[in-house]
Formats: sequence, C-alpha cells, structure tokens
Amino acid sequence: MQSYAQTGPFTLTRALALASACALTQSSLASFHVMQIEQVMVSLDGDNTVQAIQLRMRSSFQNQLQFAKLVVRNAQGLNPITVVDFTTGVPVSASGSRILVVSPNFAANCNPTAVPNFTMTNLIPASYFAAGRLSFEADGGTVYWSVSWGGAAYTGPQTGDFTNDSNGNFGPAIAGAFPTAGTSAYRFSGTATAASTTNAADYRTVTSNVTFTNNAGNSFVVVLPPPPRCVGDYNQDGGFDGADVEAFFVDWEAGQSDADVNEDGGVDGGDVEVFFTRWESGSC
Ligand SMILES: [Ca+2]
Ligand SMILES: [Ca+2]
Ligand SMILES: [Ca+2]
Repeated sequence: MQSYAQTGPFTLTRALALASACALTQSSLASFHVMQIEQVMVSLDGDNTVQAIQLRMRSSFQNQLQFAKLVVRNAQGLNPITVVDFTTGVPVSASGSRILVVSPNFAANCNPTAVPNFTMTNLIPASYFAAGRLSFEADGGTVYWSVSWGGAAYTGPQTGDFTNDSNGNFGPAIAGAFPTAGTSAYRFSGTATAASTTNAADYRTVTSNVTFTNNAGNSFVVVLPPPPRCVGDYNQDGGFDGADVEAFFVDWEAGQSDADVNEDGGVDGGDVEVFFTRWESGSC
C-alpha cells in the first residue's frame, strides 16, 4: 500500500502529461482549412427559399467546422451576409467527406427528404444571383475557398489563402448569373483532393439529377414539386367536359380526398360548388 501511495502522484502527473500531449496532437491534426465549396444551389425553379451548399474535405481531419463560416457578398464584393457561422464540428473526417448546409425549405424538396448537417441562418439573397461571391472563411476572416459568379459583372475581390489555390486567386468568376430554372446548381468539376484553379474553369452547371450528400454519406436528389392540380379539368386531360363532371362525382360520392377541391379537409357541398365554378369558367 505504501509504495502505491508513493507512486500515485507520480502516475497522476504522467497521466496528465500524456493526456495533454494527446490533446495537442489531436488539435494540430484536426482542422478545417483544406476544403472545397463543391456545390451550390440558390433556387428550385424560381423558389429562392430552396438553397443548399455542399462542402468537401480535400484531406482527412478537416471536420472542425466550428472555426469556420460561410459568407456571401454582392457583385462588388460588398455587403457581406453570414450564411452560417458554424458552431460545431462534424463527426466524419475522412478525406472526401461532405458537409451539407441547407435552407429551412430545402429538405422537403429532396428524395429522400434531406438530412442536413447545418441550417442556413441567412439565405443568399436574390439580388446577389446576377453576380456575387460565396466564401468559406475562418471565423477571423481568412478566405480558404471562394466562388464568384456573374463573369465580368462581379467586380469584387477573388483572392484568398494559398491552401486551396496555388496562386491564391480563385477568379475569374464563373460566367453568367446563378442558374435558377428547374433543378440547377453550380458544381466543382475536380476530384475530392483537387485544388482550385479558377472558378470559371472549375465549375459547371448541373441541371439533372442534382444530388447533395451529407457528412454521413447519405445522398439526396433534388426534385421539382408537382404542379398544382387543375380542379376544373378534373381528369387532367387538358379539356373541360362531361368526363370531368363524371370523374369528380365518382370521387365525391366515394368521399375520396381528391374530391376535396376546396381543400378544407371534408368532402361536401362546398366542393361541388368550387368544382362547377372552375369547370364552367374553363380555368383550373
Ligand atoms: Ca487560382
Ligand atoms: Ca378534363
Ligand atoms: Ca372540401
């Protein structure tokens, strides 16, 4: 017992020193700088509340997002808006791992419903779509990745740290305004470990099968919402005729939810009125 009591403090000191050394090694390995902005979407067929940004780690242990933020600026590189100021890291830190940042309305417009890692605090405003800049920055403001768009219409800074671009200049900007029609996004063409050369050369517009991936490696395909149903053309064949009346009453008599054309939760006389009003007017 006596020898245990004597070695106890010594053991504790060593254990503390070892723990401290481990923490130091971990913090020097774990970082966030070696990162791409891999894909950005600002609108789903004109719905500017559906936005997403996907980051990708160019090497391992780049998961300490709490030290970083995403900032968007206007065509002159002014009026910065913090899209998200990360406050936590992400669990998966293998090279090539993604981080998914989305607007509150994004998840429901995916198949399957998206599971993001972070939610945007502020959206990218529509007034920045023609030309602007999105940057991945340290909390202190050092730019580690930059994407600008709008071609010559973007006149602000495009420079940043050399970690992810050998000349520290991410410009010139991607030609043209941000795509907003249908499902569309700007996507980095390089491999997981690739650095930036120029935004104009590195990014392409993707318009089909636009897919975002979260940190766990789960992927979500962006889907267009179904067009609103045409109430008057009840059978949706393009014409307004007796077949619509017949189809409506078959559903209505059966109490089918399709016949709830005034969308009040019940199938009753109110629906007959709404159906005939639309049908007679020959409008949806
Ligand atoms: Ca460059
Ligand atoms: Ca019809
Ligand atoms: Ca109803």
